[in-house]
Amino acid sequence: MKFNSICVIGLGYIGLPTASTFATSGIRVMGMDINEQIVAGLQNGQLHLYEPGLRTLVQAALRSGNLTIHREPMPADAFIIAVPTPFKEDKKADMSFVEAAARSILPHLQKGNLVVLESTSPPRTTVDLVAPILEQNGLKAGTDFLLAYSPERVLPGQILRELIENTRIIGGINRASAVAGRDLYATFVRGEILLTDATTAEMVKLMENTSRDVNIALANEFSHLAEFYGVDVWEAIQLANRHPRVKILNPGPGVGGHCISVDPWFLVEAAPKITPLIRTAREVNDSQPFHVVELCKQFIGDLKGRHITALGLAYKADVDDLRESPAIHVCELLHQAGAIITAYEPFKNGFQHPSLKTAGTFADAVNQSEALLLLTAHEEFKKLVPSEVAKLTKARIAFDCTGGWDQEKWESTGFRYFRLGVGKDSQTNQNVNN
Ligand code: SAJ
Repeated sequence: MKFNSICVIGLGYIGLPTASTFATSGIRVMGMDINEQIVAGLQNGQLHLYEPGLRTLVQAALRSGNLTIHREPMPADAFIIAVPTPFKEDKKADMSFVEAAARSILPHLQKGNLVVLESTSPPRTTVDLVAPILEQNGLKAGTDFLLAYSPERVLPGQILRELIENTRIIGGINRASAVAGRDLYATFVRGEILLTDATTAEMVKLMENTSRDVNIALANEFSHLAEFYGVDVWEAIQLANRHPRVKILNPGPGVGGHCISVDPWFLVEAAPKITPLIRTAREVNDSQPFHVVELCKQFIGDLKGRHITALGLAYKADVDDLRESPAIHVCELLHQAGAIITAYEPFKNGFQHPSLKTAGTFADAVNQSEALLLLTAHEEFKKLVPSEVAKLTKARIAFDCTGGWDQEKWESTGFRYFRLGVGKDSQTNQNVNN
């Protein structure tokens, strides 16, 4: 099946790179978003999000004339829905954006069109939610128009490369839909394109992220055990991973982002009685910020009135995304305990939050500080030179929650260095290794 035009609904972290990649591959793409600021910005070549290389790609797509930005969907050979699927207070999936996107396509849907849902969704969304909405105009899904589900699996920070190189799963509501989906993505996907049905594809996406969340929870629980037994969990994980079939992930201050911390709930909500492990892993990861604050009390003492610098608010290193960020949760808890938090987030200058002040530079963030808390292992923070830092602040406590700092370098500059997952006794064990 040949596609001369595509309408991409949702121009966020996935929709915008996807629209731009199709456009620079020679297809006419109408990108659509309901957010007026996003539309106005993009029409002037301004981006609302940071992803390495994305600005150049979007501007090339706009300059080529293949990518145009709209407030409403337009008729096209194919429609791609890439809108958010957050979860609500009760951890149930909020599918309102997907529903609204499907309804917005209705007036433009024609015989022979292909519709692809990309948003991460609970299993059966494509067949039970999207298909009935699209059939309201009398066309039959799978025969009059084709309908597929194809999840993205790109890693924020590597999106442009992975969009092209990753294996792609296409789940059709029938074989013709899956084949048409393969024809569409073969436009730019260089990875293998694997076909299945829509519900299996929805399940695969959730399994990928849920498996990661469970493994991160295991690493976090190992960090608690290491503190309990007086062991350095980072050393232990490194040694355990030398086993040919062991791959233990890293502990951290918690799990953030709009994917790993959200997607597992989509599986739990539908079948809570048969998902105790998935739920427990979510609870372990969501409790990690509380654990970090308990360690702060151990290392810093009574937190009331203490000036603490939080280095990093993004949910992970070298991204500008603060959604579901554990770093922010740690700051909220420290603030509740009476600490005075100054945060420095180089990827999101000017960020405002009631629990913290934000500084525009590292120097401003540390000059009143009594303790430095590394919450996001941005490259900029990993490269800090302790002897230089010591000149900027009277703080002589460095608490590393990410494994991003070198203990010896900080201690030799007069800092008391602490790391998440390193039990007290392991400080003495260090001499064994040197
Ligand atoms: N984290 C840890 N320890 C680890 C790895 C991650 O604490 O060993 C934390 C990170 O700090 C972060 C969170 O988990 O707060 C998630 O980070 P991530 O890098 O694991 O995942 P995302 O959300 O950036 O991207 C994931 C990826 N999924 C998998 O790796 C299975 C990506 O491929 C998906 O496309 C993306 O979710 C998505 O959009 O679904």
